Amino acid sequence: MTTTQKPAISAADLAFYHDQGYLVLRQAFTPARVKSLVDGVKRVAELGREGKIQVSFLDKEKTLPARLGNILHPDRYQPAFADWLAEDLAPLIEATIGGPARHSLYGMLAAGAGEPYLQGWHRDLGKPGAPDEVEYLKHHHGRFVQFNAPIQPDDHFLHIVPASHLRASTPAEIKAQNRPAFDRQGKTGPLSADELIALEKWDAADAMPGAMIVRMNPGDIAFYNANLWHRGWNAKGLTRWTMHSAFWKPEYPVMAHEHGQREPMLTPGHMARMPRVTREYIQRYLDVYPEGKPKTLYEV
Ligand SMILES: O=C(O)CCC(=O)C(=O)O
Repeated sequence: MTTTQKPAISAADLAFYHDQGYLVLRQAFTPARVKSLVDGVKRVAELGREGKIQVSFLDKEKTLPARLGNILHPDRYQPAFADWLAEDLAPLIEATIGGPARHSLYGMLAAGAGEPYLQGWHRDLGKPGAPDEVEYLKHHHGRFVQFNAPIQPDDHFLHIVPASHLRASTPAEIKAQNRPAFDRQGKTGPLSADELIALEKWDAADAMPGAMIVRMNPGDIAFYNANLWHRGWNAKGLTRWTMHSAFWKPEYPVMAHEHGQREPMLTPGHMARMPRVTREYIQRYLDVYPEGKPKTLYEV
């Protein structure tokens, strides 16, 4: 991509996305864009280190933040985060869900300092094994999208099962999900060399059929249906900064898992400083904010 070209999703990309449940775009964002995001995250971490805002760290001395949520909220807001959504992401998001979208979650997955990150296999909104599983998956398909976009090199921490987003879970998939967690016998911190070997054996014993590692570098982005079987897996606790966000079609009311953002977004002057497109994404979230108890994902 040249510096002036905007990333785009072709008809063939879209067909692939609907068929396989994911789509990786290579070098969709310029190095300048990636640098602006890295600088934004560093600034948030610095503010946390200085005690000006609340940030959790994997290693405070090395300014390695833990997972960051809500980076469009006033305390963590950096213009680079909002500009990216307005200038590059919006047309891509809208292509995947077929029209305007609203904000849901906007943050960054993080790992490092050798701390293992071992998620179980899951479907975010799924009902594996339920009699109405397929009906439920079809009901949600196309209503929402999420993405992973690394801003540090050699990102290989998202594992997926392509094309698993619209069919019933198999017994092997349910078995891979339900196995007990790897037992570290009370140990914490980085896995030792012996533990890494034991973990690999443990994982291979009930391996997820058809699993694929999504390998990306800064500038790449993976859109995926969160009902695809997937997991985050970083046994060695390698440094990971992966932007990770979700969006819904605007008519879906704000649900329990994304609730609670009205007050911070309405902080005086906050939305006024956003680029127009980003402000519209937030406004659509506010427009469907429930006055009473929010519904859960299983009720919409
Ligand atoms: O770590 C990842 O890439 C996957 C994240 C994920 O599945 C989640 O947050 O639900």
